[in-house]
Amino acid sequence: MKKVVVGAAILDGDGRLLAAQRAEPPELAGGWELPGGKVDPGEDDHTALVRECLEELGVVVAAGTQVGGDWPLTGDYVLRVWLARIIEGEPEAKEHLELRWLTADELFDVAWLPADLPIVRAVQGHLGGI
Ligand code: DCP
Repeated sequence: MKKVVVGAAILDGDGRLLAAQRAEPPELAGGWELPGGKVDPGEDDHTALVRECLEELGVVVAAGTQVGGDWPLTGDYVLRVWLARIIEGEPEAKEHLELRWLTADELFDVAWLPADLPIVRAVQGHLGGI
């Protein structure tokens, strides 16, 4: 059985992408990711995406287009990513070390986790609009 992690490519009105720096585990700490997390048993992907963004960032998001399909992670996990907009709140690093809004020019200025890098490349084509 595939296990699913969901991620949000959160864009703001200026076409910037929200990047989040992981605090743990030690082997991933310091790397940058699209916020998200594991889908709980019985939970649908969309509900998990909204829940994770609220837990990790303190914001309510609305999800738009999916970016690609099942992106491989280690083990049995796959990562599914949606473009998203914040509809309530200001993002805060509740579980991450730091957050950054990246402009198109800054997109690769952070050390993306290996799993997230190809996804960010795919998001690049969507920065103009959700
Ligand atoms: N992951 C990733 N890129 C992302 C999101 C997650 O590579 N954009 C990876 C890192 C972890 C795994 O997916 O190995 C699970 O992610 P989280 O730790 O963020 O998920 P949870 O918050 O649900 O984890 P837990 O409940 O286990 O603490």
